[in-house]
Amino acid sequence: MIGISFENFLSFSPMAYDMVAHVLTLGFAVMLAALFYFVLSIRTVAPKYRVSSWLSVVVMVSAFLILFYQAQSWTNAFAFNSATGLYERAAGAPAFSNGFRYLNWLIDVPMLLFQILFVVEITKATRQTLRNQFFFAGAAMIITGYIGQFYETAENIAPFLIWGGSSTVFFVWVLILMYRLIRDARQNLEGEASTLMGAIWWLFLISWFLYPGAYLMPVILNNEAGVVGRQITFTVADISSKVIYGVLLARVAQVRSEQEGYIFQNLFGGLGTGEPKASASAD
Ligand code: RET
Repeated sequence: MIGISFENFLSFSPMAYDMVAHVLTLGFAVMLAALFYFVLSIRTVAPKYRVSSWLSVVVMVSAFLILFYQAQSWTNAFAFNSATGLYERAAGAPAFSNGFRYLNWLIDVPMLLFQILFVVEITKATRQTLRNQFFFAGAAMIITGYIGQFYETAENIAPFLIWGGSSTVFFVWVLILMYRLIRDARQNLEGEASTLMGAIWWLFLISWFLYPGAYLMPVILNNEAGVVGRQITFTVADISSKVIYGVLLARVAQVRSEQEGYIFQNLFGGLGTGEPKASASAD
């Protein structure tokens, strides 16, 4: 069948059903918590770096909404059948779909890619070129993948693999752009800022690779474990690629702000850790 996610063709033990419900809830709860973090920590960085935190805020709001809906979609789609002891498709309820996620990525992927452009030292022209390429490659990667995921339960999965393959071409393009950007950026960064940028590259690489893994799940593991595995993979990937990545970028911005002698006032009106110390100006 075309257009129906493989989750809908299976029945779940209460344990599997709950694990999915819990991991989806964890996902949106983390986005809301992190939203506060990004808003409240914005003044810890110099104004020129703040766009990065604002972009994290946009990502958190959109992810929170979509993941909240995703969790509702799961609980609405299945109902407990006491005769079988399993959660089965609820009659008349809309099918569970992962498609909402892809539309969320259409917003979040460009934002996540743009974010880093504001904490590294690059010329305006380079920033514009990278922004355009990130936008085009990122959007093309998601749209092709979105079309492909409709075919995951089709009799003939060739379209699933062909659209997925096209998406991978754009993914590789994004990876190359990001690799070069981080490599060049590290030349201009010192100490902790450079180390953090190195960590951001590995976090980026690993967390972004989890998404194609989840896409392929119906082919790799077409059972209950595959469904649980897919939602856990998506959630780990979301927390890493949006929240941890945003926190690390904010940390780079804090370190750079400090290195540049930026002083911030904390929420209570006192001076925060950006207070000039005798050693701060020396490093
Ligand atoms: C798809 C389709 C199959 C092939 C590939 C894919 C890549 C998806 C990626 C998504 C990243 C999403 C992020 C979202 C954050 O909000 C579309 C699954 C390569 C890399 C970072």
